[in-house]
Amino acid sequence: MSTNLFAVKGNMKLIGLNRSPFVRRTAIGLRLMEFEFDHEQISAFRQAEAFSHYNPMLKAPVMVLEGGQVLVESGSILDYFERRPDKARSLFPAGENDLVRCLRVTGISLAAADKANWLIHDRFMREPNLRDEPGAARWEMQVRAGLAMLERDYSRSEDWLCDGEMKLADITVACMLSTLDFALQGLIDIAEFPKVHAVWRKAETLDLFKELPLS
Ligand SMILES: N[C@@H](CCC(=O)N[C@@H](CS)C(=O)NCC(=O)O)C(=O)O
Repeated sequence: MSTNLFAVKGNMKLIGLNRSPFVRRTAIGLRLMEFEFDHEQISAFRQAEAFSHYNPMLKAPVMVLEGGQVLVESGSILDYFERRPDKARSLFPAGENDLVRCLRVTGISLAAADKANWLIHDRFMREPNLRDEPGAARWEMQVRAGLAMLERDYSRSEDWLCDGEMKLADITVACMLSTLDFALQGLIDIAEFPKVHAVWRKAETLDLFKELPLS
């Protein structure tokens, strides 16, 4: 396995498919902060050999920085860029209460995306005789519970979660729902959660989202 890429300096590079809510929220967050980067849309499953040069754990997203250092985990990547003084804007609201709401909604969305992943894997990637029925019931319940929690959080907002401005929480919710809608093939009807549904639909009308589509 070559490790040359880690030593190469140059343009920043994001690795992973936008079909992943973790990759897409990273890409959209970075664009909102106005960072320039190349995006290699390669699959950690179908292109495992190519992917392993960036991350032998085969987990997306991966970010290669200008100096060749590599970051993994969407939260760590976005955390790093949020701390950079050259960002054009912040992904987080200013006030203490809004910050907590933003982090809470982001965390719930990430947990729902994680459980949706387990469900997608079990339902659509396993042979029927190998499926985990009790597991699938639990994961579906967990995703639905997460969406209900988000619905309550958004019930106090006009549209975006905080101060009428789209932040990381809204981006993460929308990316999670787009993947869920695409990959769960109607198993969960997002319209059952009207506030969350409205935020998702609104986000997907923005150029920022249209320029970084799911697939
Ligand atoms: N907590 C991680 C989750 C990343 C994640 O689950 N990525 C999926 C793509 S949706 C992946 O790479 N899966 C491959 C695997 O786990 O084998 C993050 O926020 O970056």
